[in-house]
Amino acid sequence: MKKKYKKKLTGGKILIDCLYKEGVKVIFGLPGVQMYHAIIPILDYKNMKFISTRHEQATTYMADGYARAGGGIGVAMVVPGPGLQNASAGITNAFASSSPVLIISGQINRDKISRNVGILHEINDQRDIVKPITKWQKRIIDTKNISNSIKKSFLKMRSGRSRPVHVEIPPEALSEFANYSKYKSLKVPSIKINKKSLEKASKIICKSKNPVIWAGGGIHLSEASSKLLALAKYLQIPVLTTPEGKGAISDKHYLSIGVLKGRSIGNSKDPLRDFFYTCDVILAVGTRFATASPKKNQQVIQIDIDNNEIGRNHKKTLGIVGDASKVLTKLLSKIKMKMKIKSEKNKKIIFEQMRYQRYNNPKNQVEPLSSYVKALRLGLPDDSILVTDMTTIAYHTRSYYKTYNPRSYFTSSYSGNLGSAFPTSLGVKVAKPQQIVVSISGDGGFLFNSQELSTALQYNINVIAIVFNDKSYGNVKRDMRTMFKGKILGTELKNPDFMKLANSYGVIGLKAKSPNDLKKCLKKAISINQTVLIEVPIKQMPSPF
Ligand SMILES: Cc1ncc(C[n+]2csc(CCOP(=O)(O)OP(=O)(O)O)c2C)c(N)n1
Ligand SMILES: [Mg+2]
Repeated sequence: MKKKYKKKLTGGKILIDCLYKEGVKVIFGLPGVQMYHAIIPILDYKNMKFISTRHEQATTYMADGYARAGGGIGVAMVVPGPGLQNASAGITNAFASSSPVLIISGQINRDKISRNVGILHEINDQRDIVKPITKWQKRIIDTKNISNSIKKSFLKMRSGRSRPVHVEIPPEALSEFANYSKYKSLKVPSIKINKKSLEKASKIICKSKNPVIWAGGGIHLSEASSKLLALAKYLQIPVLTTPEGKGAISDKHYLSIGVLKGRSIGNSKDPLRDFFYTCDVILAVGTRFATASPKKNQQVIQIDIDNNEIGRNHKKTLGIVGDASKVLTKLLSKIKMKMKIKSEKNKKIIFEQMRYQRYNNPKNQVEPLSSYVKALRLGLPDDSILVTDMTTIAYHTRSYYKTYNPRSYFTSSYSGNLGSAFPTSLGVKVAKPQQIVVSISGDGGFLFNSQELSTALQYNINVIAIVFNDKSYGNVKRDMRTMFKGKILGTELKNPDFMKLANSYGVIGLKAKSPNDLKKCLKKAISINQTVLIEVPIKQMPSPF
């Protein structure tokens, strides 16, 4: 028998080698004593980068941004206890966004685990913190188990619905030696698509009079955009996207009719909602379908990789479990057997009119929100990437910022993390250094993570950070005023001077006093090609909903 190639390495070295073999090029981390043996071996890998942040929150936000932008699996490395706790906001974001992020945390010494002895960074049991926000958790006690556990982690992230995974390793397992054989990734099993459901779905779609597609973030995850467009074009079906799905179809295409206005319950007045209710069949693809609120009689066909999502929010649902790209391909070939291609003639006029009313008719614009959103679009190249925080103008972008490419518009999904946009944008830029990456935050949200301006500078991650400054938690203020007869509490903010803040980090600061100014500042920031902070002083904004 041929002898297997084996050598003895430290656990830390094995860990990093496994990550390298899985294709990891960058680790976002913050070092500490239990992690030294995992971090130093990174020096042996010339193609691997360790990006150190100024707070653990940013490690996971950056890893999430990196993954969602298409960089591959995002990896964050933190110390146990408070380090993992600090990282949890970003893990929540990644969980909500079905983002493949591997969180590697330390642990206390092996023999002290679960004993409540009170040693550095001990939380008994820290896995309880991440359990609700990870797909899978693994405690690796022995060096010899590192390789297999890492293989399994990657399999978990790559198969079915991608979501964060947590691995914890005590320091001895990182410093001790074990045999290490050649590393080989585990094969991701493919999901069998149910033929009967597929046949049924194709029949329903062919018979329908007025179908619509409801496309979610799963389209990006499955790289299914071209398949979606092919099906939409064949039958001239208009496409609505969720905020997470923006860019699934280009907003330049007449079949892209927009994103419904509304908070998470989707109850805002919107002509698109009226149109949505006229549709007899809704083809929902890669979406939780949580905000659609269809009428009882509307037939939903739901394509999702996660069986648990099917029909969760609507009774009359026919489900097809599988990868969106593969299901759409099969569905279209079934449809082609039943129906001829539909002409675009009549539909094109109708949808172009709808789009004109939505984006251009002054009667339908909310000012100054609309002008700011238009300025963003005019100031940025088509292939820019926009990362949005929980701020009023960002809410408006969900329905009114035209997006032209997949994976080029990001929210914090249902998690709604204030403060997420700026650090997420840094991870996005690391994955897509050739593209212009912009974050939009309010004054409240930006100061959650403004310290990461330092990280941007240190690693030449040249993003543009826009801060809309109304000197308050403006959304909350507006809500309170409306709901409690003008009363407010806890909403007024004393801010630093944002220009001085930028300068103190060595970042260029620009001030935009109007939408037109914002457009000019964006052009200038792009030409500078360094990290730029643009402050936009604003008054209390009207509701975007
Ligand atoms: C982690 C977290 N904490 C609190 C909130 C609640 N919240 C939503 S919007 C908002 C105000 C945001 O203020 P700012 O960033 O200045 O944007 P503005 O509302 O003024 O446009 C708050 C506090 C949240 N979404 N997430
Ligand atoms: Mg504000």
